[in-house]
Amino acid sequence: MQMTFRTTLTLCAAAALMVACGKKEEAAAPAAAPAAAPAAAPAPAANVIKIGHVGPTSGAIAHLGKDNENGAKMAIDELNAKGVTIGGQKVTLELMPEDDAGDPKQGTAAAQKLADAKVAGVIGHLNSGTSIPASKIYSDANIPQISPSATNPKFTRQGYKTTFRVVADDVHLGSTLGKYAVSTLKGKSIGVIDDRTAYGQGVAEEFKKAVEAAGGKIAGHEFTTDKATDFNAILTTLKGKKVDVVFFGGMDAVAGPMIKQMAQLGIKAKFMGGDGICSSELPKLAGDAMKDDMVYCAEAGGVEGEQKVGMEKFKADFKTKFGADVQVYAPYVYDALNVMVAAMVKADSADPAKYLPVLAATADYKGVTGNISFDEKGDIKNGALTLMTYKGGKRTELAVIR
Ligand code: ABU
Repeated sequence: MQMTFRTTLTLCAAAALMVACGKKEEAAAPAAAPAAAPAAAPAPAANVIKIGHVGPTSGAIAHLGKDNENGAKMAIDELNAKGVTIGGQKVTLELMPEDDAGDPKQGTAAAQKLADAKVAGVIGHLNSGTSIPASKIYSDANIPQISPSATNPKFTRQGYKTTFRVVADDVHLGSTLGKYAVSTLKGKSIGVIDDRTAYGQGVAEEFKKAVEAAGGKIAGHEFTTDKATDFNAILTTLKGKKVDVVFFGGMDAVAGPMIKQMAQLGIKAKFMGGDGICSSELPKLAGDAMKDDMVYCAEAGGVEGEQKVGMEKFKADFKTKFGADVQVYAPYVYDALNVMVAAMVKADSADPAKYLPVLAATADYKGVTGNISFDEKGDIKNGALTLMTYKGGKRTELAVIR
């Protein structure tokens, strides 16, 4: 590995390429050529640009991590098939997928590995709890990072020039869902549970603020973890408060069993959550306990009008390629990677020092998730939400809200 990287640098320098971490893919050669053999001419080579992707591809939310990773693979495969030219040379994009298991420590280890490999950019991480600590490592290494799904506001509020996201944040999610719980679902006694992660805690607090601003009442706030499986004690406490809406700040892998245990305890409340529960997998995780129009959640993005055609095509192509439905954020990963490569092409360089300002100035990139521009923090401008419910075990769109 070490040898390969040194060779890469030498070749890059010799070719004066403007391709960050571009390595020459050399044709297989014997380990030691006979001493008398004439020096062979270098084999034709392709310039490789490495792009990292990080998400939890193991653990309880591996289905979400794989969904994200597949979005990245789809973008890379299409770009390579179409052909990308940077610095006057045809380049090959190579995905470096890393698993952080949704764990902050494994997240920083994955980030350090990608920084050491001098990737040109990173798409990820999936979770706020991993994206936030990793963002310092990428900032220190001047590696652009676009998260397709981390929604905690802090992610883009640390003053790092390398940090971007292509979805709305938890302020937008929590405030919209809180208002909806009071104004539309007519919740009179609203219970809140959060999993104490950066995401779960943050979105729950924003939800509570919005409920109270809309004149609603928070009957109780209980706590769990992102690994818990038994919620009987906290649900019994909320049952005693006669809750008619339960909001959960956390992910679908915990929400599914929680919905099952609500049914076992005879709690008839509506169940709400942010984008972390709003997956195609939730009906499987909740089983028969999930009834039509019982669960309400929001994806932190949304398309309207003619742009829906592109999103539907993406979902169909994704299913054909991977044999699976999009969970939540694969299209956002796909767009994030395409936006990053578009900036490299426009800058005519994969060197972050050259393409980072172009990425930051992205203006109305037309993706499958809508038009992408970034504000001064690296947040998507004019971000949308899609309110969803589930009917017949399928995610069903209620409205796109800006
Ligand atoms: N936005 C929900 C899942 C990812 C996260 O922010 O932790």
